[in-house]
Amino acid sequence: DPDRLTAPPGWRIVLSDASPSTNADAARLAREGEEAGLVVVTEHQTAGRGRLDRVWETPARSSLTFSVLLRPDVPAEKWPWVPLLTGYAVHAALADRLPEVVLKWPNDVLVEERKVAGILAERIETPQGPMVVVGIGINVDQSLEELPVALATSVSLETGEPVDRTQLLGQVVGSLHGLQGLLDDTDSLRAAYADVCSTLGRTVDVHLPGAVVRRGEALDLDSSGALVVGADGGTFTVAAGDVVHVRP
Ligand code: BT5
Repeated sequence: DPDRLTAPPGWRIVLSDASPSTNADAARLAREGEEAGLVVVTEHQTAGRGRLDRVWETPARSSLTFSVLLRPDVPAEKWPWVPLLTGYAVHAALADRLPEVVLKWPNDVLVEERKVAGILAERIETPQGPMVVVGIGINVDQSLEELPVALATSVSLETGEPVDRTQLLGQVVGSLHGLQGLLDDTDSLRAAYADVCSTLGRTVDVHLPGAVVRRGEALDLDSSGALVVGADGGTFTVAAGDVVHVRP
């Protein structure tokens, strides 16, 4: 409901009826000169993208599908924290409704191991300099049959109540806007993120390029947000990749 949607100070929200991918929209607008703080929302995303060339599937009108254009005002070595910050902000916005919500490193938003939201952060080059597009997809009203994979859920399936999508969008955008400052203090961000990340302390299978899988114990996050995994008496670090929680 565009009439009830207000952007945080300095940010702008644009809505479309349909789009292949709001991440692609935001990247194109940035290359055309758009500034940070743009939020692109669509009612129906027809070719949503996940990480590593995977797809993000959402039926029309039962999810929240949007992207935010950011230019983090911090040194380049802190930019790897942007996707983690985004997951943290989505978690914070959902936690009131969904007390069981947790993050799976790097930024899957889960309720009892079922994915309720996914995030795709992409660094882009623009005439205004490097920027980041953070894309957020939240399953809001889908029924079990409408979810594309088995390990998925929606907010309303978990709460048993209808969800005001306009209000939830405002909360998530406001959360991201309000928490951006944590990038200045990545030690605090690291601690806050670790508190809500269910990966730490668990046995994980790390899927590395070339179909290599290494099992280990998720121990910690390093100073750039990479996952430190203990295995074979030593440790290895995963900067980007997929982690599967192994059931105890
Ligand atoms: C993600 O990728 O989870 C990132 C999803 C980002 C989507 C947003 S929507 C707005 C913006 N515009 C875009 O084009 N994308 C962003 P990944 O971690 O790679 O997970 C993808 C996997 O999640 C798929 O391979 C499926 O197994 C599963 N999946 C697909 N759709 C899902 C859904 N609606 N709910 C739960 N799981 C889903």
